[in-house]
Amino acid sequence: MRFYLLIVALIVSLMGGALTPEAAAADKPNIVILFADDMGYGDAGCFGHPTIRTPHIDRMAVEGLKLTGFSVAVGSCRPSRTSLMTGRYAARIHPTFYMSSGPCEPMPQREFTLPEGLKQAGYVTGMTGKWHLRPSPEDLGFDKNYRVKRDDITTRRSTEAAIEFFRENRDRPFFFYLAYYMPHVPLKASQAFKGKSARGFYGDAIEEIDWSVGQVMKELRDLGIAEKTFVFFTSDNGPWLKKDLEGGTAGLLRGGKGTTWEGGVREPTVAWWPGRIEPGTQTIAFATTMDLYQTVLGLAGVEPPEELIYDGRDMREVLIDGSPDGRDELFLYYYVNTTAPEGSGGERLAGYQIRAARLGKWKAHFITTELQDSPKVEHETPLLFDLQVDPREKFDVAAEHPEVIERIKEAVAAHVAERDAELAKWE
Ligand SMILES: [Ca+2]
Repeated sequence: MRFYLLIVALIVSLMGGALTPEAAAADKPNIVILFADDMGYGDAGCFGHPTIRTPHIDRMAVEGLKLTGFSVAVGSCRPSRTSLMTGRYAARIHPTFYMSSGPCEPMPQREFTLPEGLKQAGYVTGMTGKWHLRPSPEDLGFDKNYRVKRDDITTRRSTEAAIEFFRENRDRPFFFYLAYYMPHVPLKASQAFKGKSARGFYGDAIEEIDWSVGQVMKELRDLGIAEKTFVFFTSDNGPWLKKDLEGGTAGLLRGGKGTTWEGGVREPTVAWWPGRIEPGTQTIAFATTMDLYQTVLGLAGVEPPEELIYDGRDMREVLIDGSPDGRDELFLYYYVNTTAPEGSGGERLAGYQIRAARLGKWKAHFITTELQDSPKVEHETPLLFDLQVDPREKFDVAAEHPEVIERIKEAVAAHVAERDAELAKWE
């Protein structure tokens, strides 16, 4: 997409007198995405955890919008981050892009990343922490990457990087992606937090993230730019339940990381923008990180290139204004874990499958695994849940609603055909 940016810049300059990106950006809000790693839906106080203390995330919700229907595109790190950065299902991007660990294929040039889009609109872009993609952040649109080690003080260092970036760029529109290394195992916490949480080491890591969220909000206020900054907190996938006490909890939701249950993808999510987002509001609307991508580009006034198919839409009315008008569909991919241990029941072959799909409040499961790498169960008649009355996916209502299952199957077939046609175009 670098070539595309060049063409746009050329056209703008040929038009003569058109605004420079910097001038065009003057009224645009700053964007800050706070992205935890493996934090579960139930791991914050305001999302129901009884012993982890998160006063700052809770305050962010009191001052902003709490989203209880927000989901990532997929319940594992790398494809989830791919979707946040591109607004697309990872399966559209590269057939071997989804491997959950080890090296991965670099993102193709054609993708139009979030920081590339924001740079086009005159933003300065920065990040710190866990990237997990290829090529480097600098090669995919970040002006600056504050590299921090994954050590005891990783959360503190990432927070200091964010604050330094805010201070340096307070007078111009900026995008900062604070990608915490925590609470992914091996757990880390600085001396100020280690051994302090009633929830143990996992709670220490979350409480330090919470401190970080408080520092971000305080700094934006101190710099006088809180009213022009949209801050969004969420996590890349659900809790890693296999890690027992070193993993988190999805609260009342079923499943966790590496599964297509709601616990794998639904995240504790809060949006904050003083003066713009109504304080103390909540939405149960369904939205995803792919919609966040479109929403952020919408805030910046950027139109992504039409040659790519996007899987989200600009949902400012939902993510900022609390509208109940959520997205319709989500195809829940399972990206086979190539590192599943021998004998664990997990599959080692590379590939992806759509194992479940959302259609409004309905969710059908075609194949399930209770935990990551546990044996899979194929359902001849898909399981069907009404996520509004049964968010924990406990009561299968497939027998009462065969027509819903048919509609979902048709939506999956249409998506697969469109996806494969697009992939074929790039071959
Ligand atoms: Ca993760």
